[in-house]
Amino acid sequence: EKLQNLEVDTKKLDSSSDKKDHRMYNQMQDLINKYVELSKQDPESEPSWQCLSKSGETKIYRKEEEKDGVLLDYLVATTSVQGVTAAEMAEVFHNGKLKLEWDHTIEADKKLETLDELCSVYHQILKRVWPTAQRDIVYASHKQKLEKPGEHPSWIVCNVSCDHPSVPEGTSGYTRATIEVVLFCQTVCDKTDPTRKDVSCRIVYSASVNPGGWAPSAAVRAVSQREYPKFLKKISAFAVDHVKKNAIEF
Ligand code: 16C
Repeated sequence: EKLQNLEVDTKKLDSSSDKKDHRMYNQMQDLINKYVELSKQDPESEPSWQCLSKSGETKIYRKEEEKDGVLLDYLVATTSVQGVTAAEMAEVFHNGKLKLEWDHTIEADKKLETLDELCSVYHQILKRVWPTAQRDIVYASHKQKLEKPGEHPSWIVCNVSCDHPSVPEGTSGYTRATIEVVLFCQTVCDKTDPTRKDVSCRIVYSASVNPGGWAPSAAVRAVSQREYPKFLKKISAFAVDHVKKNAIEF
């Protein structure tokens, strides 16, 4: 009888929605721990972070570092979006079918593999930045709920570069860039029976991009200075519009 029970349990585990055995899972957990800690820090009080822009609720900070003559782009942005929860914001950022609606840097995007329902691998070709070679990225995108007793859950999405046998580096015809991009979302709501007006989402967006190959520092600076604020505005406006007729989801 014991053996039989065990068999049933194993089957249940195999078809479970939170299967935790795909090849990127442990790496994602390490990233989540790192970025949850980072989200508690205030970039304003860190002397190595330079403020790029402040406009309303949106603050963008940059840290510059060079590796082999290439300017690496480290960025932290904080903002707040009215009328949207953390779960809804994370879903907009994570859902492969919605990406093209708000990510204006994408020229082409293809899902290569589904690792589980919360983690997929994508190949993305970026728009070309003159006069440099066009870039592509291959990354796993993982979404996770972070429960906190007595509070609405926070949500986090990690987009991190990985290899994939269907587009090995050097075979795509593009220069391969690598990314570690994390969107941490926290619901702010103190009503027990909230309407859309009573909820907002606090966001900490962190991006670390290595453009790979040759990229003049001035181009890297100019592109990031222009593109991150544009991205934050676009995803926020898209999310507000996308959820406005839906029941609130935490
Ligand atoms: O987080 C964002 N999107 C995510 C979902 O699609 C995804 C993307 C990550 C960023 C990809 C950066 C690749 C850098 C190389 C090419 C840059 C092309 C820009 C084209 C502009 C017309 O996780 C939203 C990200 C939005 C902002 C990205 C800006 C990146 C600037 C970094 C420096 C680039 C140097 C360019 C020199 C070739």
